[in-house]
Amino acid sequence: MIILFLFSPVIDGVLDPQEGWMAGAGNPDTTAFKGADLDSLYYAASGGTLYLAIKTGNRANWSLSYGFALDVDRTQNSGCTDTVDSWQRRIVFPNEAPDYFLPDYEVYFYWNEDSARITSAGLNKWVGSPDTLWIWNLCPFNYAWSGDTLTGLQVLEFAIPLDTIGNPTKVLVSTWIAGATEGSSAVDALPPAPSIDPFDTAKEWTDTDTSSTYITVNISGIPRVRHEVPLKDGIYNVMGRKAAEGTPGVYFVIEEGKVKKTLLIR
Ligand SMILES: [Ca+2]
Ligand SMILES: [Ca+2]
Ligand SMILES: [Ca+2]
Ligand SMILES: [Ca+2]
Repeated sequence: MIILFLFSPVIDGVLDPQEGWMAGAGNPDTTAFKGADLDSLYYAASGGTLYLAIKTGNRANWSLSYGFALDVDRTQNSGCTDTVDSWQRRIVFPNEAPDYFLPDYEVYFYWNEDSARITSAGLNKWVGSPDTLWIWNLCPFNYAWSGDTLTGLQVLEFAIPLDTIGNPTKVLVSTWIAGATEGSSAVDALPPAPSIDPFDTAKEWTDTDTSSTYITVNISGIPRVRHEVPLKDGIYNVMGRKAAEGTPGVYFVIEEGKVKKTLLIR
């Protein structure tokens, strides 16, 4: 028999691993910034869409900006080489071998503590010409969040159509939390970055940080939304391969030619 597996994240502000998210980076330790604490970064790519999500460890409701850098070409001098980023935060990127991690796009969200919601979201494209450094709010995109007046932003999920960022074969991604206003900088990052000390409350809001660490999302190497796999009775993972016992993931139990149930083994 042929089974079609259909998986892509649901952008609803609820992080459910069964939606097909892959874990990218994490720092579950609590930091000195109780309202600006990242926990984990997730990604997926399917159906021509890049999906990204963060879970925070916030224990307070603070107005903050949540930034994401997307580098689609990993090329020297290609991307943000300014001394501030698209939202004028003091965040710079390493234009150095071997990485040349310079974002060609940034995605930013503003969490407003008064309304306890995301009040601004934008996909910004680096242009880099003398009169136009960035195009802000390139196009609308789908996002959703959860959070409240006690603990601030808890989960943020969003989806970027890959054709809006040039249909790359891989995307390098970093994320951080910065202050509410221009001129602030990051106080936490994923993956953790050496220049950001999430315990230094004296200087981290206003120093200049280098976002030097990133995850690599291989667009072609990620399970696509559609797999046609012939199956016999057994337990299979989302790629349609027989599951190794004890390996975490989403599994299907096939009995008598029918999908009996799905399991998440952690
Ligand atoms: Ca979701
Ligand atoms: Ca943390
Ligand atoms: Ca770049
Ligand atoms: Ca900082």
